[in-house]
Amino acid sequence: MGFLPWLADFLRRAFRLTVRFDMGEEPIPVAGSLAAVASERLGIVGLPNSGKSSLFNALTGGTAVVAPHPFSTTETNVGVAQVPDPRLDALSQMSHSRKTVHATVELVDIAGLVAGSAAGEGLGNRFLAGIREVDALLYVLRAFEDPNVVGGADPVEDLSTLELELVLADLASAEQQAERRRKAAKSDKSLVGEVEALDAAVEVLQGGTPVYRSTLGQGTRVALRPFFLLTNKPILAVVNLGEEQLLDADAVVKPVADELGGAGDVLGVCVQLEAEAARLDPSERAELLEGLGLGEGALPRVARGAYHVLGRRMFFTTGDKESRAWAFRQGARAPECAGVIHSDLQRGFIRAEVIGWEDLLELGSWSHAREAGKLRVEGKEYEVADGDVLEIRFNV
Ligand SMILES: Nc1nc2c(ncn2[C@@H]2O[C@H](COP(=O)(O)OP(=O)(O)OP(=O)(O)O)[C@@H](O)[C@H]2O)c(=O)[nH]1
Ligand SMILES: [Mg+2]
Repeated sequence: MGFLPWLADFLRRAFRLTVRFDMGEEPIPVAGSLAAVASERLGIVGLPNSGKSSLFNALTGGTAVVAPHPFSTTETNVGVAQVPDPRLDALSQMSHSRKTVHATVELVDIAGLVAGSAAGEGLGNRFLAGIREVDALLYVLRAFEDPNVVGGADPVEDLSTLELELVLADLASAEQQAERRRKAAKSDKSLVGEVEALDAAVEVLQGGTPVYRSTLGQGTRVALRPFFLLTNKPILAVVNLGEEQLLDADAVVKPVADELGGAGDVLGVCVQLEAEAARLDPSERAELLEGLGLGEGALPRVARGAYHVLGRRMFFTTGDKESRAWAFRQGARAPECAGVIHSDLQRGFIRAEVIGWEDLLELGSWSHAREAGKLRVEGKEYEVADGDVLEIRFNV
């Protein structure tokens, strides 16, 4: 591995930053703008041969090994997926931007989990440690039938196998951490709350229930975050459909959605088809997907779905140099959002000029919006809304 890729990898591991070195372009400032380059991470889990690596490749343009036998993935694959957003494309066109920068999400693809993974069956258990610290999980549940690809085709059954393995892995982890914390709490009373949260989690997990399905309150779930339980993360489930199931997708997806209840979001995707389409150049891809009545295809929905379960929203900046989507925590106020762009903008925040993306498009340009008096001036208390276009005034 060359020095720069090694450094990028090191930084990512050490600080969970995504840093790409592009020798031809301005270097990305690392120090001082951590939030601007940090990326959400999503771990892909599912049974062997459910289509995890195929989905990973389609979303990231990656080249993970895809094969019809179980455990074709033996090393963790990490890649970056764009989160396409037609609102940003429209703004970029309006501003004649030289560059359009979509939000990204980092994906981690691991080996398949089988019944007994938590006890060391297959390869899965070894890999679970590698996804403990992701921000959300992407379940791939197989519905497609293919006599050449070993494995079942009942996505609800996949879901219960998967959940049980994750519950067992969490139980072992929660029990161990509870004991450790209990000892530490003897001399440090501030840890009592953590011990209580872990004990509550152990009880739920012993009953076979993932934390995200449990009745544990929001406070307990927040207190559990530092312990990186897999079932304390948001879930996006992708039901991998066969091509012939596309016409009847809702009927295949519904039982999974019913089973998961409000615990996660569910999408039906024909992964194979999307993976094939992703390999084509954009015009051929559009033609293929349109021809099948699939519109923009399912990949943008998966990427946006990931942002949705992560509780992330987008604001935009736009100008002739670049138009860019920035992800922020739902409910964040203007200075925190300014800080996503650069920490200086947060530190020296004075005010934000704000307009909704649709209103701006209608007015045709930032200067028209200003002349028409349609730019709102917002202060430190303003809660940024999804789809806002911002210009930050700051002074450092
Ligand atoms: N017919 C059909 N085959 C698919 C579909 N999605 C994936 N496959 C095939 O299923 C096999 C397994 O796909 P992978 O993407 O390697 O599955 P995986 O979940 O990463 O498998 P492991 O890494 O072994 O756990 C490959 O031969 C794929 O071509 C689909 O939608 N339809
Ligand atoms: Mg794989």
